[in-house]
Amino acid sequence: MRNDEAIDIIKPALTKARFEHTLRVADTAAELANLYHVSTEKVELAAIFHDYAKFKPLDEMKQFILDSQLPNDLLDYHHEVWHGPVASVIVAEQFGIKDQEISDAIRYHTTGKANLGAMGMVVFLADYIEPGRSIPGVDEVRAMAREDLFHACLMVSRNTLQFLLSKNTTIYPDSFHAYNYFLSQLK
Ligand code: DGI
Ligand code: FE
Ligand code: FE
Ligand code: FE
Repeated sequence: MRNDEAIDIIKPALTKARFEHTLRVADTAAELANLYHVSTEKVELAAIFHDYAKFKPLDEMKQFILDSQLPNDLLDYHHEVWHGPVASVIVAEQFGIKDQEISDAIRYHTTGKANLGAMGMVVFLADYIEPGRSIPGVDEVRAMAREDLFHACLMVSRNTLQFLLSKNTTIYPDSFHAYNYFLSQLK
């Protein structure tokens, strides 16, 4: 699928702000792609679809998870961790996008995971540092993103875990596995 076709698909499913976020994630991911030797074309497609399921009604997402091969334990955690896994299955089923790197990048963009590949890391990072984000500490992550992919992803994981801990919310295990993995890969 071409990028412009993918953009036409996601646009009606998103709010204006979320659509613009998505385009910035795709541009940011494309910049990082050159730096970290991942396919620009593929990473852009993953970025375009990463938040495709963000506004699906929760009851639909819940049923979708139950009917799919996604792990049902997602349902024991906050619904924010559902939209990536759900989008990865929808794009495979509806649009035939089954490429493992693209699928993983969409699926794990919120939590990360152990052994996440470079393309998944680029989307995970781009989602956090795209120029519209004003999260405390994001400029340090933006600077690190030009230096070291693992270290930058570690900063994203650490900041997100700290944020979630301060909110007294449940944390999906993959978020911890991602943190441990990125830390273990530091040079
Ligand atoms: O969809 P976006 O807003 O672009 O970003 P995202 O999908 O990376 O994250 C959405 C939200 O999910 C964000 O507020 C952080 C939160 N999040 C990430 N990991 C976890 C999580 N929330 C919970 N409760 N548990 C997690 O493990
Ligand atoms: Fe998201
Ligand atoms: Fe993210
Ligand atoms: Fe996003």
